[in-house]
Amino acid sequence: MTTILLTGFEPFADDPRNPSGEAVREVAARWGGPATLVTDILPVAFDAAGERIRTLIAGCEPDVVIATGLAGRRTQVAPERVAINLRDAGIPDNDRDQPVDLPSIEGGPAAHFSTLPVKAIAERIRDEGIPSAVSHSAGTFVCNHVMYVALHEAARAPGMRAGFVHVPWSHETAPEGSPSLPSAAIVRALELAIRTALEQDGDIAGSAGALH
Ligand code: PCA
Repeated sequence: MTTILLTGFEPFADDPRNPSGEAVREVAARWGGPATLVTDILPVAFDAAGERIRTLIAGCEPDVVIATGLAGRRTQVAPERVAINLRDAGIPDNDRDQPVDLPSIEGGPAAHFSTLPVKAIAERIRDEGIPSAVSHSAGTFVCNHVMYVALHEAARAPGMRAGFVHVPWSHETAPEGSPSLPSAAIVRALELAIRTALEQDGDIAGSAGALH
């Protein structure tokens, strides 16, 4: 039986809600298989989130890991192409930890590339009329850290694929003036990311590159 691990995050930075965690709960409530879906909401804290994703991966030995989080200024659902080995926090995490210029994993490679078909995922989401584009930076906060740790674990587990999807605010959770999408679109986009990852191993041809 194929197992997917899907995670979102708790609220952070004084915001009362986080659309990633809310969407993950909704995907879990609607999930009808055929694969087994394991979901969790991670703390927005470097050490605790890193530990939690490691424990989840060890516990359910997923075939596919999709971690998700909020990118509040984005207008599109963004499958992330790369995680870098850097923790550089512009704000404290929820445990008041604020690492600067530290690696995610001491001695790890400079970066891990997503092993999900990121271009196919973005295209499939766009095909349903939901804005989506591949992103080439997951930042240097807790989301990038979780993506890096998940890919580091996946690299040691034959056949395990992993990646990260940043989502914008939902209409229902957005602070005044922030770009947002309907929460139903975010939920659907995550379902499409799962389905695409299950259906195809390799990515589609064609560039999703950025000039800047
Ligand atoms: N977004 C933050 C951390 C948690 C979340 O949902 C980030 O992009 O790092």
